[in-house]
Amino acid sequence: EYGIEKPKGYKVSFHYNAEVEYHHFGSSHPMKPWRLTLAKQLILAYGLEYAMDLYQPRPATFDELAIFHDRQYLGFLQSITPQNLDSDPAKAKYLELFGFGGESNDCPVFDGLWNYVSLYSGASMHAAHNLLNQQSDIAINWSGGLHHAKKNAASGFCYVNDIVLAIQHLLTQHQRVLYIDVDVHHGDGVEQAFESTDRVFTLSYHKYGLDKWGAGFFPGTGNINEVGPTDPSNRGKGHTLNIPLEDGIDDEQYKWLFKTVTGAVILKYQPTAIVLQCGADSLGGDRLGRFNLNIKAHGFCVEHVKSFNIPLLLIGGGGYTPRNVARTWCHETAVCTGSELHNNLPMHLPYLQAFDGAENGGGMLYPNLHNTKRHDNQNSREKLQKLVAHAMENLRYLEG
Ligand code: ZLM
Ligand code: CA
Ligand code: ZN
Repeated sequence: EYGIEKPKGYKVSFHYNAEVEYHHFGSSHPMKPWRLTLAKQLILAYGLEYAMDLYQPRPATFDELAIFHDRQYLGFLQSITPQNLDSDPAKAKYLELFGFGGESNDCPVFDGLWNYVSLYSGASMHAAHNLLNQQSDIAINWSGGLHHAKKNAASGFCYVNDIVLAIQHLLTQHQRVLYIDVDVHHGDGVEQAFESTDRVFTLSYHKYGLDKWGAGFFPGTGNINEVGPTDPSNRGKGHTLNIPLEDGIDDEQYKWLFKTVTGAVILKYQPTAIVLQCGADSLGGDRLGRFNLNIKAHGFCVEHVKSFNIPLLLIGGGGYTPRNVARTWCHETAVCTGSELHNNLPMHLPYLQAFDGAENGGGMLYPNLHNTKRHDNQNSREKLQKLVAHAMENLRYLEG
């Protein structure tokens, strides 16, 4: 038996089509699909591919995406290119209508856009499929997690909502699906898509509030009082929970909050499948985020959810400091497979320079990210305790 690994008793699968890496939102756009190259290289350098089943999913088809999205919106998404963008004045109207317009360059039209959205969505749907036919207990797609997309509009770097599509797929066999979102932004698109059903419970942790200029942190929704529909005849009533947080939350606070609230939701709702969006923009030092989490505190969320032994779909999301996104998702892949990783990055890692040098994390897997962007902690113990009490109060709606 020497050399034969002890069976874990559960199966992990990794769903990834590397073609996503070749897509670019534009030179200075914060969303960089290239971070997925870095993540994959780390995962391979640590040998984690030997502890999982690897799949290269095909792109989702138009009809598959139309299970959630409007066909007219998809038709537009499929036909628009940077070249034909300004050729047709009628297009301008649709750009606005479908969320591409305005001064914002959040959702640019770039080369291969349709291919990109089909690839990350195909991967989430394939991951859900593997959970359904019990080929996996935990299925991972780091290229997905685009939680802001609406049925007929792009929003906040998201064009197609792969999470909604994956959950819809899980609902074909699961009576209750729990969606948890640790991206620093509110998971508004997923919440909205399932607001009228009691078969999906959505729980999002996020930064919420106004900055010194009076602008709300994107997307501006997700107050603790936003609990979904209030009409008692609406089956979705009580099946939304939002945890709005202030700048600078630290590891201990976040872990306590996550464990307390998520634990209570799982206990009450009794989901038969869980989808965990692991947006890495909640890390300290993120280009867009405001929190102060270290990689292991972020990974604690995965550990904690995994400990319930409920079929689990793990998806990516935001994350705008690529080297730390890669570190986090590599660590979380290891959490899933039950592996411990050495803090010194493997020497044979391609792109080692991206992780090297004091300002890039000193060649370590777990550099200290606390206060790398110095967001003062505005979350007092008292505020968090009140927040948890309020969250528990909101959960009482679940009893009917
Ligand atoms: N301006 N370029 C998170 C989605 C966050 C809306 C304010 C853009 C940016 C941002 C785009 C290169 C997820 C807003 C911001 C200037 C209107 C947001 C293009 C920098 C750039 O340099 C940039 C020209 C761009 C966009 C910053 N946008 C920062 N924050 C948010 C969307 C997505 O992580 O949750 C899931 C993947 N948008 O705040 C504005 C109101 C656009
Ligand atoms: Ca969130
Ligand atoms: Zn985000």
